[in-house]
Amino acid sequence: MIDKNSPLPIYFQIEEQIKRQIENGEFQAHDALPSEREYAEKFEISRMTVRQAINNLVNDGYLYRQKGRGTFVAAKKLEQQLNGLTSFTEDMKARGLNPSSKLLSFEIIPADKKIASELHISLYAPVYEIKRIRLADDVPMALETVYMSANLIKGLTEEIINLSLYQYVENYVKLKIDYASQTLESSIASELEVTHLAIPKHSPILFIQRKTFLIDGTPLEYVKSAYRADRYKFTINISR
Ligand code: 16G
Repeated sequence: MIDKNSPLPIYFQIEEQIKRQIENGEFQAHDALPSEREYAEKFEISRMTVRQAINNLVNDGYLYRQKGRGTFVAAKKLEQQLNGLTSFTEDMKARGLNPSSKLLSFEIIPADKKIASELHISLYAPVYEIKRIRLADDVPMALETVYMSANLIKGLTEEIINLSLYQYVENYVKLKIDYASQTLESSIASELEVTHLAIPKHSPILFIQRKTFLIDGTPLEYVKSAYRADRYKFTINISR
């Protein structure tokens, strides 16, 4: 299993082997990994070499450590294509996962300068502020804050928000969602995010801002979301 004559470094061979065991299901999410000592004895190599392999896998998100308990297999990240303008509900359903939301707050507030400029509405015009946790198969994935003009989208209710905003806009209000501009940056989870996403303090998160437009160019929503960096991976196709 480990070829000491191979030009490939031993730590790399161990990494590849553990990755294969994760991929073929031999190791399941949250399984405990054998100890460094066990690996060292089994392969007759130094613990330092084993540690190097495990450190790399922890850094790459395949494994995670828990103080005093050991090293465990991480849950596989959800891979999200950045090429299409989809909703959370659509993304989860396409993966065969069950989408749900936990509403934290739902209010109509007067637009401040920033929101008014993002939504192209006048200062203090009424906007919905919707904070919800988005879950996949009951696991919290993201905390999302949506701002939408209450004059544009009338009749929003808690029931609608608990289902799908995009579905309501398209199928009931009959507005055509066209395109969005989005930014993605790394950040550290706030206390609110730590609590609601059930992640350790100071965890990294992927902070996304999306501004979505209707077919006539009217801004539909301005959204700020914090996605779990341990569960999400964004992919994009590029060409030239
Ligand atoms: C996604 C969008 C968000 C949109 C929501 C609608 C990102 C970063 N955000 O979460 O802008 O409001 O979908 O979801 O992708 P819904 O139709 O399931 O309510």
